[in-house]
Amino acid sequence: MTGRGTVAPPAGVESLVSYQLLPGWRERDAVLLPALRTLYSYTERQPDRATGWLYSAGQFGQLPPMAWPEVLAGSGPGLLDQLEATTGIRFPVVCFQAYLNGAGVDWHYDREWNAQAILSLGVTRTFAVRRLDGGYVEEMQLEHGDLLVMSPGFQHVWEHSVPAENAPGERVSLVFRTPQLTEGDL
Ligand SMILES: O=C(O)CCC(=O)C(=O)O
Repeated sequence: MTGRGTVAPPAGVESLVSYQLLPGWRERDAVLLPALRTLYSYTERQPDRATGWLYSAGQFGQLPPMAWPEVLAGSGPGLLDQLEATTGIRFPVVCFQAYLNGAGVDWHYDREWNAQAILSLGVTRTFAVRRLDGGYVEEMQLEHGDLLVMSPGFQHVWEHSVPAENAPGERVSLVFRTPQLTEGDL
């Protein structure tokens, strides 16, 4: 991966609640994406989008504890260790999002979760973040292996989207999440 540096908000927009793109965080490999592809299929109702839970270290709201699927039992735990080494955050919940031929997801935030890290696999897609105070918008290109980290609190200050666009092929994101703290945690 050359010529692409870390992307983060410019001075003035940056705050403790922010995001960081780490290009080429995961080396190209022939394991993760083919393994993920065995876990879902597109349907007549959803011909270009698929999503599902992959792992949960405990009960989080309605989400019960869940072991890694067999195909990720070898690589999943190591991914969590690598993510923790990079971000300092242990992510206890993982899901995936699959997008075919430029399908996207509209602007939204995920306030039931706190920190999120997104590992992008497959074709390059635009990813956008927008400050909820109506100001700053950033669009970045997520290539295979890029990691986007949204810090704790991000979902209260920013929203994000994967704009629908002309992008033949498939992108799958692995989304790592930490739960919101509840009063009982404090
Ligand atoms: O696939 C992505 O990169 C975005 C995923 C997303 O928006 C979400 O999980 O809330």
